[in-house]
Amino acid sequence: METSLIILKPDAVQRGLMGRIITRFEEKGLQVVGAKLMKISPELAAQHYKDHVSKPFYPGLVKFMTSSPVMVLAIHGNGAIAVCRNLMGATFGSKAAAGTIRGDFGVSNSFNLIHGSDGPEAAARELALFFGKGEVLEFARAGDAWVYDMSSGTAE
Ligand code: IDP
Ligand code: MG
Repeated sequence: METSLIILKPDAVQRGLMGRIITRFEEKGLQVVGAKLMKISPELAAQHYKDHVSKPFYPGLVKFMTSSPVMVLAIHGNGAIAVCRNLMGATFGSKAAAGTIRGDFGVSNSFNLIHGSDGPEAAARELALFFGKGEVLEFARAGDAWVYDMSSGTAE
């Protein structure tokens, strides 16, 4: 079981796509275990995107991410980090496959609607950046008995 940090970027919030994007995760069987609307500060954007600081698109990326509120989500489930990346699609909206979030809802290469952690280490780091203690919940869903095969004692 994994938890991924997802950000619905300013374009997703402004375009009224939050609900439709969250629905994709819920329909897949993943669980929303944290959610909040917030405005990202330049300092937080810099920490979050520290690996991209030398890239030519970095200044524009920070400007975009701090320009308007975002929704941050903690998404939990079996292999959630890779599952979320697959649901998101390729980085550029113009290249992302149809059926993915980026492929279906956008065509821009920089306004690409959504961020998702790219591995377990990044997920742990990013969840700690965006969520305080007690903001990511652990709770059972009644329907999980039909989302996962629990006959062996672990989720399959
Ligand atoms: P990812 O979001 O799919 O993991 P990264 O390569 O980590 O993609 O880039 C982080 C973000 O920076 C992208 O989601 C996108 O918003 C922006 N970005 C990446 N490459 C470019 C580019 O070539 N031009 C403009 N923006 C870019
Ligand atoms: Mg990335």
